[in-house]
Amino acid sequence: MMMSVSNRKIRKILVANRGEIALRIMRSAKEMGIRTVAIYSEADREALHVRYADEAVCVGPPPSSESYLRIDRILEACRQTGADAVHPGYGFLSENARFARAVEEAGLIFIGPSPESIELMGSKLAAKEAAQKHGVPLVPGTSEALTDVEQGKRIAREIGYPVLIKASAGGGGKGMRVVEKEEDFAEQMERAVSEAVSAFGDGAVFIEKYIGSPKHIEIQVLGDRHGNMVYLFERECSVQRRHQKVIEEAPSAVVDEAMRRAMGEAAVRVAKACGYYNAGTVEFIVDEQRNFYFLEMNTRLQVEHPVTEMITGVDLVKEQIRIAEGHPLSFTQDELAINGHAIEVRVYAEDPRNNFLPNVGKLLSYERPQGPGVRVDDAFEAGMQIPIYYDPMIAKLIVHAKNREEAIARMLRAISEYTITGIATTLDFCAFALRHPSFVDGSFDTNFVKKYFTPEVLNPALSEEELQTAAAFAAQLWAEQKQQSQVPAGNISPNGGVKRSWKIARRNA
Ligand code: MV4
Repeated sequence: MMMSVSNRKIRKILVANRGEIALRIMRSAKEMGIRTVAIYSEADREALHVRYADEAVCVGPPPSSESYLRIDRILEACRQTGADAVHPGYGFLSENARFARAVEEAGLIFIGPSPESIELMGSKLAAKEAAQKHGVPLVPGTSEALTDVEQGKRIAREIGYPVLIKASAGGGGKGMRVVEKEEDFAEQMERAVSEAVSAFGDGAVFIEKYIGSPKHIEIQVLGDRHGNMVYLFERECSVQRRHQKVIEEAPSAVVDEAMRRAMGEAAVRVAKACGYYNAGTVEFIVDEQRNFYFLEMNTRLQVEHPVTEMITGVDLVKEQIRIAEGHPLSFTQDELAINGHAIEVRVYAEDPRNNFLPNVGKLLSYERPQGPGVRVDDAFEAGMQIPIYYDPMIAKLIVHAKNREEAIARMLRAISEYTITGIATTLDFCAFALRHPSFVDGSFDTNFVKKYFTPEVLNPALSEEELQTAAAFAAQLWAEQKQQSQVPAGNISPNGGVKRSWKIARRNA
């Protein structure tokens, strides 16, 4: 593909976001000698991203619909401050093609993909079609919109129940319906269509074979505006609760070299198929036989990008900025390698003992973990109030170590050092997950939380000593497991023989 791009040095970036990701982006900008502009709502006057930026502009009242989502006010803030580029972060306007277009039409650089790529990938059907054309495996099903119930039933019969009806304009699990048997098909399809119409203004739906126990594995890609595209390996994101990711890691315990290359090359084909540039993520589900299938592509920097940064040494935000300036990628595929293992846990202000109810309030005390291999991406300090208007994620805790068992032990150590009082958080829920045999042996899938978590497993709350014991135990268990099989941890047999010794260790702790 011929693309002629003239280099344009960015001098001042407006970050159209808040919280940890706004800070994260500004840090890379600062290292590159680029000035930064924060935008903020009236609820965020004292926020750290505002304090960190060189300049800040208030864009409206607390609700995001009146501030962080106001394209007109954000463009006005660019004009006022003389910003020459906009980084959208994740969430908010990051996957809004209209915003990307408006930024470019104002003569500014959008640090992300083209509006056309955002639009194309916003349609799951268009994305699947592009993937299929380039030989990327899809879940058995249709890559065209269903026209009527009878046609839907015919297709469902062909692929076999259970099937999943998905909205083309959906994504992230919104507007999906499982159909177990033909008697239910008509009703579920009608519901799916009417949900899709009311949620997205687009009633197009399609069918896929329902994969009941998948792993969610995604591939980070980076492309420049000269046609170069690389993959930065996988992130395993199966530990999630109601489509909200809880733990992410890289690399995945079930992906071996051959599978890694096959998935990476498939991801690059998907991205190239739509002339993609900048950072993107290609999502796959993986079934119990380790077949992988393309699901969708996210056209933004993702929350979990730090685990990829830790294992590759690449600063993804810096690369995004360089690409937006028109530079070619600063490395080739051959120069990328995985170094060690990284895990991220998301710390939410939610109460795992009370159905994960958002638990916003004042951070009475807040002490971050420190020490070797620990990174905390956050935007809070002790004494701050967590606003009720936005996502309840307060921090991302990321660790890097030389292998998976040490990373798990390191994460449990870091969690034990993390002191947050005044609000309930998901930290001990994360500790529970990390110690679970199914997490330790790598066999977990997207049903992990549903399958194993009840509030009782947190009671009584773990003492520091217990966390230490658990950390040591996780490391030992993994070492034993590895001796038993030399398979690259790709052995997805559920908990074989592990559970018993786990119970003993719990009693002793
Ligand atoms: C699926 C699936 C099973 N079979 N598709 C959920 C989010 C959206 N990106 C697609 N999702 C799924 N699609 C088929 N054919 C199961 C899920 C799914 C899921 C996927 C990734 C991560 C977490 C998930 C939780 C529940 C369901």
